[in-house]
Amino acid sequence: MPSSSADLSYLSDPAPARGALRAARSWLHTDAPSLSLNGPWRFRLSATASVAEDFAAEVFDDAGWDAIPVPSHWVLQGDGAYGRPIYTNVQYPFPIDPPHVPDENPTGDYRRRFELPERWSRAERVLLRFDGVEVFFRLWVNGVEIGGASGSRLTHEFDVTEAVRPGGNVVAVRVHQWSAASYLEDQDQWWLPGVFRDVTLLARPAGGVEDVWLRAGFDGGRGRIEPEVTAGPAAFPVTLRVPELGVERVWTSPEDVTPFDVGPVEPWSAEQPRLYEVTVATAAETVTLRAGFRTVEIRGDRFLVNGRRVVFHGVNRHETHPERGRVFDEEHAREDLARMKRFNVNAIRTSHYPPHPRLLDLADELGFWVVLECDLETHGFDAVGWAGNPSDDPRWREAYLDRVTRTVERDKNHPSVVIWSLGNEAGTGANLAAMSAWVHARDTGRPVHYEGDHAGEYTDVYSRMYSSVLETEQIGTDGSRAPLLHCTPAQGARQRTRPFLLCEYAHAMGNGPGALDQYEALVDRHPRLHGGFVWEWRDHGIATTAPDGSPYFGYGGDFGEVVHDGNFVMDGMLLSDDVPTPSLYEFKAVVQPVRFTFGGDADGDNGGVLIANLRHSADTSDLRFLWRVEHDGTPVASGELALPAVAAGGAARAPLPPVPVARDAETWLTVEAVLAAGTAWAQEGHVVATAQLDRSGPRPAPAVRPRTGWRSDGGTLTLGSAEFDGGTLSALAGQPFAGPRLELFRAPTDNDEGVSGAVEESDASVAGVSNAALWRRDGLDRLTTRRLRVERAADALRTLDRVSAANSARWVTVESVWSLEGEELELRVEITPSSGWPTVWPRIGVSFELPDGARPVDGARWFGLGPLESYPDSLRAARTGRFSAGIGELSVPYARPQETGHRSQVRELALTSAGTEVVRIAALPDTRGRRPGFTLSRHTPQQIARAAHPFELPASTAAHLIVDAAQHGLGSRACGPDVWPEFALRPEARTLRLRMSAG
Ligand code: IPT
Repeated sequence: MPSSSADLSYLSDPAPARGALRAARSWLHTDAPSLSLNGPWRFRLSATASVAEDFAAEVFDDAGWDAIPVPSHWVLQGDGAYGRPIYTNVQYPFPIDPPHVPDENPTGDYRRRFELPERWSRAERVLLRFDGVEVFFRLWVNGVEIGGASGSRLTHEFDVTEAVRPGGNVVAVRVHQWSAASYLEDQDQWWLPGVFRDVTLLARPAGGVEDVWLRAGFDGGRGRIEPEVTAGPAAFPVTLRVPELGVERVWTSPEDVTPFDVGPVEPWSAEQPRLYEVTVATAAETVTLRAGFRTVEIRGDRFLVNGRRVVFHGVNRHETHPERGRVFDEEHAREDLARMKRFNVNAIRTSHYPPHPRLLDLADELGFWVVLECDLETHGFDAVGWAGNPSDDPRWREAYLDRVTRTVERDKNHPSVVIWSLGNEAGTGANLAAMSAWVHARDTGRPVHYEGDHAGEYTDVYSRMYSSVLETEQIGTDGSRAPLLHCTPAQGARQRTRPFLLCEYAHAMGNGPGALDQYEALVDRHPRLHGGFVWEWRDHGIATTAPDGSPYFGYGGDFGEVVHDGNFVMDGMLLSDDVPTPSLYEFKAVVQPVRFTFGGDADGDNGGVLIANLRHSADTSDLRFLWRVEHDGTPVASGELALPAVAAGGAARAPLPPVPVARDAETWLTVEAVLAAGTAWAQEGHVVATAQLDRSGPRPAPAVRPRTGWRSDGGTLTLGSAEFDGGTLSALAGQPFAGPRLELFRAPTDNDEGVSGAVEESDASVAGVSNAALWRRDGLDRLTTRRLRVERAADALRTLDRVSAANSARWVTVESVWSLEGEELELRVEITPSSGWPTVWPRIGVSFELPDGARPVDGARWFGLGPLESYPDSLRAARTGRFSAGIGELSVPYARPQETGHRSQVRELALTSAGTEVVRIAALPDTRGRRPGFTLSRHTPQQIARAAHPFELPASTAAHLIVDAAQHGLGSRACGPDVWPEFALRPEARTLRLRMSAG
């Protein structure tokens, strides 16, 4: 029966549910029987919601239907047969017409059979649990409609006792991609419909434990349990046991269930996630929990756990995977969290919804401070001045309360959860305040966070996203009169009385962010500032293929979306395939929990090294402190520092070993804190923290040897093994090698293309216009050259060029002087801009092209900063040493190709072919001691800038070497502040001196 007349009004009903939905409760580990309904289901997709509901009948011929796995998202199944994913950040992919959604509403019908086990006949009730369905679903069992629900990343349990029967049963589910609930789920991510988390049938025994909540506090070395047991009178006596503590409590009636002291315990912390197994048992059911004893508290403007201030070195974690989307994979999640630990991440904000429930078990176990966020975002109303925002509309109140109730009830037992977050970017309003009031009444043991409560009207911590370094400092500063965003002076004063955290900062899109260390420095100076959560942990690329079959990670616009937000979803410190980007190494170095300060005593380095333990509560007894000395990157001595355990918050000075200082090489001392034993997340010897001390003696660079007797020349000649054509190098030792050419352009990073952030802090930025747009306007990507002069002397050649761009009256003078200096060929380049260049420059460098010949350049070895790329405001992970890499490894495959690969402060560089040196280059410091950086790539900046995806890069026939006297910083202007002035590259005169020789 075609039922276009069907009543679909529920799709535009803000009410979160219909039918026999059960009250929210904890997601418990129990010995009561359960049956997973994961696996293949019969599936049919319709373009609208109005198809007949006859499929839900017990008897229905679904033989012609496809099979789809549960859990999965239908748009990621069937190779496009079931539609495509849509990526939007803030925009709604449907008209803003709340609470209505379009008739074009992809609707997935699911069916499967299951056998109800015989022994389940003894169960009192049978529940069907859905851990995640996007976005609205209805449920039938044996043709009986049970109910429906929304709240995609929330758990819903239905009572199906009356509908099931022993033996064969049929369950049918209808999922609509859009409903009123879609207005509440406008998070910055892919829209991915389907039954994407587990479906489980639960037998509830008579006299079982319906719910239990163990608030496990820690005070003065002792643990205290405040229990709450939800069970019928028949369930009693209920027995709680903590075998490890020898605790047993028998409660004969609900009145007995009262708080009690468990005696001395080890506390739980993110650093030492000590868990105690607890069982809560009735005659019919045993529930097993893991208690972590910890007390969360706000005292003044401090956020404390177990009485000690917490500093969040956190990340925003979305559930995303290139093939699975938001479908959870426990092994992958565990490895992902272990990776976080290895990179010194100590906190997770579950942006912007509760993760799969098992994730919190892993967080308890591995140790993270978790800000658990509710599934709520209405960001798209921003576009209409927040008119009609559900957050302040009484019709949506019930939906808001339902969401926060399901969030808190499901995960309330986890010690890792230390803050509840109401959601993200949902404006402000009475419904959010009501959520907060509900949480406050239900859980007095954890504060409430919501960034959108700018004025601090109903939440407990002050939170911001992407505030600049300057602004963040003002938030932390007592007596600062600087106004706070969206606050009156009085509201600002109120916010300054609270702990502050950055729920998002350091937007890690593409190459960046810069300035991580500047934010971290503030945390030290201003205890009100409790750190924050980098946006974000990983890229959300979806695995797909280019027309030519090349695999790649798709982003917005790659799936034919009507509206989309491009690559704004590729903003993680991890690439889509789990590969950490250099930003994650930078993060690790910046937040390392041990700080080394050399010297400090009157007698300089003889003061040894001060080792400060910045941890929350763990001492350093799990660490060993190793040292080594290198001469020009070659190890010459090593050992271990003797140091007693340093308590958290403490510091101790260790004497340094005698350092043999080389006369003709740089001498560097490196110290490392490494794990003394393996942990659940890293092996013994894993480096937790590191620092370097430069002990080099003075080694002045050779002076420029002046030449005389210059005369005009055609410039076609040889100097040593170098061949020149028209004054330009054409070959070195028989290898084709062309250059130098002035290069001022870099393929714009996502931050270079960004327009956000307050510009007054960066003298270089223009409000609303990206730096990249200014560079293109000024023609930095299309420089042309006019050769003014070619001259030679006895063993030297020099050229003078005027470099400029079409329609520009500004220029750069480039003088290149080649000279034989003994065995070596020196190139000195003097780069002098004309006056009047208006913007920052991406770089000041010269490029060389090495066409593929008999010995194509395919790698580099260098002595300088490495091993990864570094930029002026992202240098902390880099160390001075000797490194090598293949040419492919020198570039990071960012989802959208952009500037990558710059290695700073190079001293020696060898370009290699199949491991042997083709050319060797020594970089001399300029008169101020500054050293150049280098980039070796298969593509030019111009080629990279033209590609939207890696597969669009043209076939390459040459290696390109760029030696930069300077590079511009990174900043995080894709969503945040521009490059800090100190790291912004203003046009200026620069000198490069390179000594080259054939390999
Ligand atoms: C902020 C969002 O909260 C987050 O989900 C993400 O979209 C991030 O931006 C950018 O990637 S909101 C923004 C308007 C600051």
